[in-house]
Amino acid sequence: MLRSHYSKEIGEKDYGKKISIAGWIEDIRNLGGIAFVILRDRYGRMQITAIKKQNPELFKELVSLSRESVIAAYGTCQENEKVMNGWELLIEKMEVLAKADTPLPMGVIDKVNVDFDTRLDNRIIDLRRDEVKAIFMIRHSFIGFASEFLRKKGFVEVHTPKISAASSEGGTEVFRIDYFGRPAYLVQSPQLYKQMLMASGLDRVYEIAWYFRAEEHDTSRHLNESTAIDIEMAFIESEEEVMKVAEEMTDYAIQKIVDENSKELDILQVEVDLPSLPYPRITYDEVVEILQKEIDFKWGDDLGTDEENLLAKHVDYELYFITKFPLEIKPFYAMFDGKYARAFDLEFKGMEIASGAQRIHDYDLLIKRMDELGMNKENFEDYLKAFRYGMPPHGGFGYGIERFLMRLLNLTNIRECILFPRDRKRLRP
Ligand code: AMO
Repeated sequence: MLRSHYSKEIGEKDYGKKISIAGWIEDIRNLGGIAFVILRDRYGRMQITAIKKQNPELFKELVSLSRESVIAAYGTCQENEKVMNGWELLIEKMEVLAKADTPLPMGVIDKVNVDFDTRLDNRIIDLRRDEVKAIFMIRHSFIGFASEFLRKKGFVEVHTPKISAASSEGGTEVFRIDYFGRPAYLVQSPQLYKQMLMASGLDRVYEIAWYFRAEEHDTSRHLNESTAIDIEMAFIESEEEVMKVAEEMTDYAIQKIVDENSKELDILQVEVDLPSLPYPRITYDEVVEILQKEIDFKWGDDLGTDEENLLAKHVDYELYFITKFPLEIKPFYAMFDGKYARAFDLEFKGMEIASGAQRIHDYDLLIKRMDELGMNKENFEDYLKAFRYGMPPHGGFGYGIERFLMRLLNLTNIRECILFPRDRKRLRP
């Protein structure tokens, strides 16, 4: 067996026993007759101690290994108060599983600053660093806890197509692909499918979804390939019911992350203030009033980064909703009352992390709305069909996973929150 224990599993119970550990060599200190090797596995670090006169061959091989080579080491786990973790492995046997080339394209423990592009070009090595791994452990937790919450509330996990004949969020920002000679798109969101599912009887669904958006802007908060938690729920009377799910899911996930990811939050030096429920609701009209005191902003303008930042300075909360947006700045599927869409954004520290709405469920109204917007209904044949045979009132939201993490962990670039970011310049690795 290459590994009998991970670093975190070893304790007093193992002192004096034979164990095998495996991982990456982080550091080697060769003092001549004795050598100390720091081995790293996914949970932490361990010390291996080699004594030359006990096994000169093994000693020689071990100290000649390059940093970040992978080994499995077998020996006695010995108590030693002076060593990290309170024990060391007195090595008796070793298997070299993979030698690392030298020099490394970037350091793992060196405190030297490497620029972000070098880090992303060498993402696999970058991920060996504690503060990078911590982000992805919290990402893993967030998705797990959000799913747990939604499942408890009766949401069924679904997976909808990512290749589609129609685009949901507007025409220009799509990646076109050649589908056996026919034009097709990578979906911008599961919007059309999750709505269609509301007519299926599975009246609460969620998806951990991929968004593909050919947005031209190259910013610290946009990706061309991003992930989201999308939900859709039927038999609602207003968007308030959807907002309640959004805020309770956020609250549940943050609480659980605080409880279960304290190690990672410490590594990232993040202190989380859990805001109380319900999160404040600020109407778009109120936002306009606030903004107009400082900048030229007209009713009907969309909120960009500058506006969101300015607004955040005027509200005392970290998490809040903006509600009742002008219909003209929301997509065709949003339900409305006069000039207001029943739509909302969830803001976290001055950035939109989710948006949602009650939808139009009445077929005739939907057709009227699409005609008003000059949309080509032929492209939406399957979507529209779902509205003709019994579509209950419904609504939902799309919740950006990277955006949430960026704000929770106070990271300045969204690319930190996805393993292999895709942006205008980056198609590799
Ligand atoms: P929207 O377009 O607002 O709504 O997207 C929902 C959320 O997804 C995240 N997001 C992004 N994150 C990173 N890079 C991007 N390019 C990007 N685009 C979107 C944001 C955003 O709040 N169908 C609707 C949702 C719904 O009504 O259910 C939609 O896609 O956090």
